[in-house]
Amino acid sequence: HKNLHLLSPQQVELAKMLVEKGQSHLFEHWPEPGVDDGEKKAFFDQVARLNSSYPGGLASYIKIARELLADSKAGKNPFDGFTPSVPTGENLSHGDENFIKFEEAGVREAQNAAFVLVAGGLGERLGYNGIKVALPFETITGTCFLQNYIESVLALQEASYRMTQGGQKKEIPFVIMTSDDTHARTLELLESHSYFGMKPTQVKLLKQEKVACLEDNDARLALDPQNKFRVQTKPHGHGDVHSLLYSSGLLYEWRDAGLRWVLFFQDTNGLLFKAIPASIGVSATKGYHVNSLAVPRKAKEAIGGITKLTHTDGRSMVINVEYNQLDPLLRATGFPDGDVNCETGYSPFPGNINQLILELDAYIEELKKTGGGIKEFVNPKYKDASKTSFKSSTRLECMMQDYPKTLPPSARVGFTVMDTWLAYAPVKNNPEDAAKVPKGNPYHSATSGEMAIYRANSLILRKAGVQVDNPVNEVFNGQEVEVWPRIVWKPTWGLTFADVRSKVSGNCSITQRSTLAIKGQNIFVKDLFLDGALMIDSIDEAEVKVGGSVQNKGWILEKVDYKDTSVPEEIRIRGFRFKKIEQLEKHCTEPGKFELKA
Ligand code: UGB
Repeated sequence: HKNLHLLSPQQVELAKMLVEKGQSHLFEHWPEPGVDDGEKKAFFDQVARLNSSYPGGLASYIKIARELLADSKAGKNPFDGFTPSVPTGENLSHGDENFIKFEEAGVREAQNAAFVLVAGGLGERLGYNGIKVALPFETITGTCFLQNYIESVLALQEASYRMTQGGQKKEIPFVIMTSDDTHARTLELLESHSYFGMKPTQVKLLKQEKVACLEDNDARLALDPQNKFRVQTKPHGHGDVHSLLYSSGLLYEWRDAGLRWVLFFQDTNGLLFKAIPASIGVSATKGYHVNSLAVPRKAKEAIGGITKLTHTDGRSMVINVEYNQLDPLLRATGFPDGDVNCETGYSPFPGNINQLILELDAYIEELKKTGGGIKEFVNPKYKDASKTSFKSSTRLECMMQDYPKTLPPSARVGFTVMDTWLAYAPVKNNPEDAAKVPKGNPYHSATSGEMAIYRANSLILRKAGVQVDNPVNEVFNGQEVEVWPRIVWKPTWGLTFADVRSKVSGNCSITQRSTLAIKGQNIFVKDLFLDGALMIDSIDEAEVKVGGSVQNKGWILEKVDYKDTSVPEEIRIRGFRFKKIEQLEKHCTEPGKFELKA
């Protein structure tokens, strides 16, 4: 009370609310007026931010926390009354007629989409010091994830416009959700690279706030151990993206501009855009309000399983069940073996890759009701079986894929399963943990993430008629991976399978030890024999024909150990680097037609 005069009227109301909600411990240690007054004001500035950034404010946060903590203490099953079953969705097979049809529909529709990248996580599992979107997704060209995402969106924008010539040229909005952990570095990455060719006005950054930590089952807010005039905070999870989009007003702006789709995706999946055109096509063709992208999942793999949950009261929903919950849920509902593979060698539940396509109108209608609030959960680490105290403070968390949980039964919720080699190769695990992944399960490391790009590009070229040599198996950082020829191309060159097919012809072959980088839109490969390294670069106004026999010493993959700190972190976490011995390089910087016949 003695300090109340320091506060604004709104802050006095906040203080009263906190006292009523059992939070007086937050001020018990406060000294007399005149001592640390600046810190006291800063404390309330922080509390006001925590209050305004949470839907329903801190009072609501504390109330929900008490309920969830009581449920957790009582060991209540969040799936009480629900029985899991395998849902049905769209299964796509890359390169067949159906796939090509969906890709075409997707590219046509892409100009009506907005893309949202959730990149507020630091990636504790990876343990990388920088932001994850700045990591190279392949090290032939060193292109980082963010650049690949932006260039892919721009390529989609151009391709979509070309397909619907005569229409108005639209800019596809690109949103990045950041957090205090990633915001400044994301902005700096964009600014220092001229937004990788996108107009700065086309990119919007939305920063998520952390939420208050909880120190006990009564949901008493925890003070920061470093500063007793601050509440300790932790990330709330990627589910924040929905409330942030809603409160930003962007959804209405997009609707007014005639957009129909919002796509959500994660920070480190270099294969992502190979799956995007076809999956937008599925959403548009099937009229899905929610379309989750999925891949076949190995039992116990650390990705959620897409599951149909049917309640005893008749309700049902198709939803992601997180990897740590699927096994206990199955065991509790008549599947005594839990999360195991079926006769296909995979779990019958498709793996969630957390790439969602939401239909904008239905999304807005839902958010009008919820404000973007997503069903939360709490995961306290208890000191002992009495569950009365925590090892360290906890907080409420939420996940973006839990959005369908509040949808009415009329909502059309579907999913699209794609081949893993085409759609999913995230970089989430550090080398040490990746090396311990059970044999047959994916490593999800920087090593496997980069090798997956080369495998996918090799397989796509094979399907387009190129003779690509088989891979060899090699071990990097303790992980055995397939090493295919190292092939990369720019999104404008091979956005869809139809694009790739239109750019390779004749008798082409590529040996296993080869490296190929195609860095231009109008590069046509015909009758090429490649055994070495070839890099071709061209401006959009140039048309380049490449063929003949290219043989040189090429680029060699050299092993590096992740513990070798003399090598930059983004390289050593892969366990290899390129030693550039010899290559054929061609840069076409002038408009016109060129022929490169080696
Ligand atoms: N992220 C944020 O933007 N803010 C946050 O507060 C937290 C994260 P992780 P996770 O694809 O293999 C997800 O940590 O949460 C961003 C799915 O829940 O990489 O362990 C962050 O920057 C799971 O079902 O993944 O697991 C990143 O871009 C499964 O699909 C993204 O959110 C799994 O991913 C994901 O964060 C998977």
